[in-house]
Amino acid sequence: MKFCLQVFAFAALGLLNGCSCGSDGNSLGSVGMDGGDREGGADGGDMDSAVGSGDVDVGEDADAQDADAQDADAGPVDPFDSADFDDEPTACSGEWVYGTLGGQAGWTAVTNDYAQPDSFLGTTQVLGDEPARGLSVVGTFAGGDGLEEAGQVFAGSRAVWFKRGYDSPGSGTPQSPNIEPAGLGSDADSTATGGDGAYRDTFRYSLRIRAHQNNDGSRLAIVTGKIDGNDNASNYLEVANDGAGGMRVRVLVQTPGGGWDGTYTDIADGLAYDTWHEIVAVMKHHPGAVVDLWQYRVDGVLSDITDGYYSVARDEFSFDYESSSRMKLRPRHANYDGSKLGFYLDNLAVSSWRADARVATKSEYCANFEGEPGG
Ligand SMILES: [Ca+2]
Repeated sequence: MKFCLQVFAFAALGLLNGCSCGSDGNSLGSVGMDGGDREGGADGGDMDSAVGSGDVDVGEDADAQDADAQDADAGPVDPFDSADFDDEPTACSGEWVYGTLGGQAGWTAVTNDYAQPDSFLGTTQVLGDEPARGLSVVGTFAGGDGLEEAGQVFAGSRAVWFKRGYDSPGSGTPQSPNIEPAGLGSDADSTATGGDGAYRDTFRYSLRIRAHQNNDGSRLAIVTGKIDGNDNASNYLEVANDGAGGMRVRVLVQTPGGGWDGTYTDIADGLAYDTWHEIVAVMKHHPGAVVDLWQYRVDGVLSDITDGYYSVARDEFSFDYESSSRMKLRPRHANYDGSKLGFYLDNLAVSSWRADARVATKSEYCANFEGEPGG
């Protein structure tokens, strides 16, 4: 607790690595995140105030022709390529039980999984419908084995139903297994964690999502996390099922010079709650920069390019930049609220690469939850 008090100002804002003070996750929602003016638009990702000027070691990639391009620290960031959005990993892995996603198949454990009224034992096969569960691998009963909780599925016979859970900027929310990181210092981060030591400038994640019921106020942030799993890394994207006209997908854009202040910008709205939607997020990192650029595609429609909220905020408060290595799912509506029935998720995919050595540096992971239950 002493430690937490010392860093309270930052912990409350959601960027403190590993702080475990409090039980409410010290949501960044308390500062700058709610009530933002959604009329403000994306500004195209002006990096002038935040881009560093130093060269970046491009890592140990053997492709010598890449070095010159990466040394051009005054040049433009590699442009977003529509092909990046279509490049979804398909070699999915994992064996799943009909229990919480947290703790399964390399996913991080979920804090409060055993403390909430709607909790159930992680990594333990569960029997049949238990509608109060907060986070479940669910199925269509197609297998006829009677084990699964019934839920909506995008592809195959299983998906994930995420209703409620710990709203934490740090650890305690489900995060996918790490892949090779992308962004500033990703070469060093990779080396430090036993990876290949290559620098990567592109990070991509995607999923299919729909809601359980119309306009119940459920909100889910789907962002990047860092290797040690204790903080947000770069961006802020949220699906909000909070409008009579349908769901919306929005991003938070930091106000330049505004500290933690930011503006929510809808990048899609009017999305039917009972239809599957595709969200694809792509990050581009310029060598030496401390701010990442992001572009999103929702149901085939590209957004404007925006700065990664957390990458800007880190710079504003002189926190270190953090590379991105995983997908982090973070409920944003009230915990313990049984009226929020959340979202179904399927075909979760994460990948990273360096644009000028795409094949050699590609790292990827995906989960479609079709692995044999009970494995
Ligand atoms: Ca599936």
